[in-house]
Amino acid sequence: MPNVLTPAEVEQYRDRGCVHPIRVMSEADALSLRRRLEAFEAQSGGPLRGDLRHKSHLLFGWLADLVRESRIVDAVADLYGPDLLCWTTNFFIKEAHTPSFVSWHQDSTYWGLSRPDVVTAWVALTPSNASNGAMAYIPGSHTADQIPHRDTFAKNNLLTRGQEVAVDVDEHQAVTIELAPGEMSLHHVRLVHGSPANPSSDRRIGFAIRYIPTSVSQVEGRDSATLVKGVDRFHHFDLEPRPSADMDPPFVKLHKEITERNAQILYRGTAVKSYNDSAALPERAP
Ligand SMILES: O=C(O)CCC(=O)C(=O)O
Repeated sequence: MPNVLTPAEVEQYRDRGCVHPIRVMSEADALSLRRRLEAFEAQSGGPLRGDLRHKSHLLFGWLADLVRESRIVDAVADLYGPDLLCWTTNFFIKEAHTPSFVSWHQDSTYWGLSRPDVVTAWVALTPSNASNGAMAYIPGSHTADQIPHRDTFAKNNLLTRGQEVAVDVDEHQAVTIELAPGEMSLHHVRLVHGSPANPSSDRRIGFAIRYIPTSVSQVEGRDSATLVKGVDRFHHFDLEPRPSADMDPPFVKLHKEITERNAQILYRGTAVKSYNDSAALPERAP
């Protein structure tokens, strides 16, 4: 029996590749997470950049808690069973009045994971809707196999390689995911999705948490993940420790090693070596 998702929501995920909105915390709690992010940004001199946007749950205790939040993890367990890893996390921040966008893509393209049993919990820390560059998707597109992509490295594209599906997308079918702060969507790794720019006067902040069952492995080299529920009987990934404090120096060092290794998988075959490389825009995500 599902714990968090209704049977209809489980069916919606299987049929459409996406389910939303699911409330995982109050608006006040989401605002307080936004404030924690912005307090760090104020103290560190500006918007979170480069590798700090990735695997950020290894740097901040409040994000380590978020990836283990039972409303999120139990919803994922309704889809993929009780033994779960958080493979990675990515901040998707679109500043006010900026052209940053995400092209139509499938997440699975460069992640190197052995099976498409991967789900993203996209948690809204601000409203995310048609007026500020919310994510949209093509229902049912997750049932397609891996679709060829072309790398554009387009300047304002938030994806690592500016990759986009190399087929026409019928945008009339697209569904926009409207979320209030504290709500999430769950989307399948093969779902064709993307998002336009944010012309509004406030930032749009989403925190994408990528979960896999422990049986999924990385086929492109050594990799690490965080055990968030159940037991890891497969040992495909190095298990990551939980940070005890924000920006704790040993964790900053570990995070650097892990994100550099991770970037080598995502950028394989290109000249880019890390999320901080000048060739990569600082705010890019997988
Ligand atoms: O935040 C966005 O607009 C896009 C997010 C995305 O592509 C993802 O989470 O896979």
